[in-house]
Amino acid sequence: MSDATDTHCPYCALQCGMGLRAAEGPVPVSVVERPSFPVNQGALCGKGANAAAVLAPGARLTTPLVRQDGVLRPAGWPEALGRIAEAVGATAEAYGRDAVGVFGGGGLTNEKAYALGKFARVVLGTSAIDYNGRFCMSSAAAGGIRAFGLDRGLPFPVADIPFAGCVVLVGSNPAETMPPFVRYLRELRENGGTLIVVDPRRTRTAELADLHLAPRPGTDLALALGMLHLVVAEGRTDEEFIELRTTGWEQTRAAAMAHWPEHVEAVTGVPLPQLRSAAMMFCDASSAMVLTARGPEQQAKGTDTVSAWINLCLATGNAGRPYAGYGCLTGQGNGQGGREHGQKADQLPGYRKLDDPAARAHVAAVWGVDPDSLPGPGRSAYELLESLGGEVRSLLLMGSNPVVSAPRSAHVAERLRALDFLAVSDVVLSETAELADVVLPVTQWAEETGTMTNLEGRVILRRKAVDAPGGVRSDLEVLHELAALLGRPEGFPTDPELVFEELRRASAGGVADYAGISYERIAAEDGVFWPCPAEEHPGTPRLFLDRFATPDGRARFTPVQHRPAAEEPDAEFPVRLTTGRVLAQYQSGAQTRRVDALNDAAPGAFVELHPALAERLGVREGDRVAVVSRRGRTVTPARLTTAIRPDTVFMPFHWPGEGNANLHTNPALDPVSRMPEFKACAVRLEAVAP
Ligand SMILES: Nc1nc2c(c(=O)[nH]1)N[C@H]1C(S)=C(S)[C@@H](COP(=O)(O)OP(=O)(O)OC[C@H]3O[C@@H](n4cnc5c(=O)[nH]c(N)nc54)[C@H](O)[C@@H]3O)O[C@H]1N2
Ligand SMILES: Nc1nc2c(c(=O)[nH]1)N[C@H]1C(S)=C(S)[C@@H](COP(=O)(O)OP(=O)(O)OC[C@H]3O[C@@H](n4cnc5c(=O)[nH]c(N)nc54)[C@H](O)[C@@H]3O)O[C@H]1N2
Ligand code: SF4
Ligand SMILES: [Mo]
Repeated sequence: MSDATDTHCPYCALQCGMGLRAAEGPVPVSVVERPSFPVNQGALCGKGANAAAVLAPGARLTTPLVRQDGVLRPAGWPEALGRIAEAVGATAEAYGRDAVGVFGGGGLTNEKAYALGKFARVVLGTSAIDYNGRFCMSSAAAGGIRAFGLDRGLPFPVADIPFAGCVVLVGSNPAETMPPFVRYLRELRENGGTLIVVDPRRTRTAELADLHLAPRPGTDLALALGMLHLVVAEGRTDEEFIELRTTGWEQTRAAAMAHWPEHVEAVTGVPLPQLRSAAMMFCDASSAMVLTARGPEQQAKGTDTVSAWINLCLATGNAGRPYAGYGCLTGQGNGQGGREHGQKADQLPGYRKLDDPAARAHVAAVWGVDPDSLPGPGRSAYELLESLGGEVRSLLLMGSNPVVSAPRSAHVAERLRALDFLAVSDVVLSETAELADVVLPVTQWAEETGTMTNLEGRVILRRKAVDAPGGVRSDLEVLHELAALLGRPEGFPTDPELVFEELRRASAGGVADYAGISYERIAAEDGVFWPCPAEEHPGTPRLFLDRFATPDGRARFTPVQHRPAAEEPDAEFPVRLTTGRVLAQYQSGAQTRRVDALNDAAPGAFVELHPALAERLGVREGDRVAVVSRRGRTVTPARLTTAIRPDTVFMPFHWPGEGNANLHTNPALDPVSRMPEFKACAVRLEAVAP
């Protein structure tokens, strides 16, 4: 297929390989298979297969917009950029540099994420930068760093998964969120391995499992402690591994022994025999993996929950050896790389810490600035959104749609409206862009080149396949122009490869070391796994085989205790609401709601509930139902299914307006990761008269 450009999907962290071939008509390319790329071997889900639709000029933004007399009108680039530079300057002058905020996204390429972080620290001189990845995998990242000294979502390639003896998937529904990944689960079972799925709903993924545990939302921490308790009680720990490769076991053991299985059964609602089966399947296997996703992580105790699952792996010797270990299934297209190169509030490129003097000195030297000029760590994503109109008065937002996707979304929209000035760079007119003073139309995946780091830590090259419509510029050009207007004409190249060359140097010697990775190598090798400190270095598909990334090389146990959700059901709000995804829509839906084929498959919001609960409410399939929480009210059709616990309802979060699930979600934050509790809050349901 020589006439197709090899590239990757615009959406999730699997970053499936695909080809793009030039086409006639409003959609300038068509998607074709790229069977040679190893991760997906040609397979695509419907989102990937239909991704080209958003390239049509009718679906995307093609001209800058500026607000005049309350409405957005088309404008030229000089006016749009000039307004931003002026507003940013005025805010900094009146309120100080930290009053200018930046909000980034985990879908941005490594080059963009890097340039955005540099722009905030060097040009704006603000500490007020964070990004939507905080809402995604920050708890897993924090848990991984705490235990292993390093956070790379998967410490092994996905191709290792079929060779584990047992895999526990906790709060992960790849049958809908990463369909081509399901192949690895099927192969696991064909090889004789066992699959355990932990999810309050019997999802399409749970249907594939040998054992499905359906805990109440928000109780995974107790469940993992219960499994560890049983493992210890049955004498199934790996004492030699614990002795040689870990620290902190005694306190962790004591904490687990305080969580009696009978108590765990009462807290989680998982019957004790099932808990016992799960623990024994885990121990009986030759090797075992625990893979978490947003279910256990998007909780106000997400970091401790991740630690509890890691503790189970460590206690049974399932880490630091082939076909075993803990991993997180990262979500956004560049969820991994986006968390490594400096758009996070406390971070510098290479996964360095902003408060580490050596890291500041290294990066400042690459940037040609005084280390003392770099600001300190800022607030986390929700705290940043919460401060809008208060401490932060002007915001530049690139690659997120928080009006739909942030917790307590009505409040967040109110904070965005309270800003003195909002600039949004996006591909489409998202619900957040609709609130902006200036909207910048930027190039998207197929219209530009850049690197992404997939959920395995494999750095890949997403190639340009088609020219963007005139009037559209890239995010790198936007940052270059704004930097120049704000007095820094140098240091923000618009060629992504030049940005990547600088990123390599900035990351060199850091945890996420890209120094040995080049565009050329990526193309020749189907991607390169970090860390890769030198061009002769082969890259690192498997981490921790010899030592963990802690100072003493040992993995660290963390003793954790179960605690309830921040908002438990009560008499007024007796039902648990959890939220998540459906197959055909992506995130806030900004892109996928513009694709007919996907809208036909998933046309709107709904609330999923058990027939027993529906009967008590007098609700039938398709009836409109109000869901009411302390923060909001939604009205959507009811979808009845026995696949969900009767004490729990589920809403996907892809739609704005009266069906927006985030009108309800609770912004209670995890104390370590600052992750909001998207996965558990309390609601009541009311039948709505037709
Ligand atoms: N189709 C589609 N695919 C996507 C995305 C998308 O929006 N749409 N987004 C991408 C991104 S950014 C991400 S982060 C990933 C997310 O991928 P996943 O984590 O697989 O997606 P979710 O649907 O958020 O949550 C997974 C499961 O967690 C369950 N769950 C809810 N509460 C709990 C709980 O308390 N405990 C446990 N154990 N489980 C619980 C839900 O029932 C759900 O089935 O998907 C990526 N892929
Ligand atoms: N209730 C509930 N809420 C959730 C979750 C949940 O499970 N439940 N999950 C959370 C998670 S895991 C995530 S990741 C967030 C995601 O939520 P958002 O941050 O809102 O993610 P997207 O909808 O992907 O928004 C990305 C925006 O960037 C635009 N865009 C795409 N590519 C580019 C680019 O290259 N440059 C620029 N400038 N813009 C671009 C898109 O058009 C879109 O408008 O939602 C979180 N919200
Ligand atoms: S699984 Fe993810 S990367 Fe693959 S085609 Fe679907 S959305 Fe794209
Ligand atoms: Mo995510």
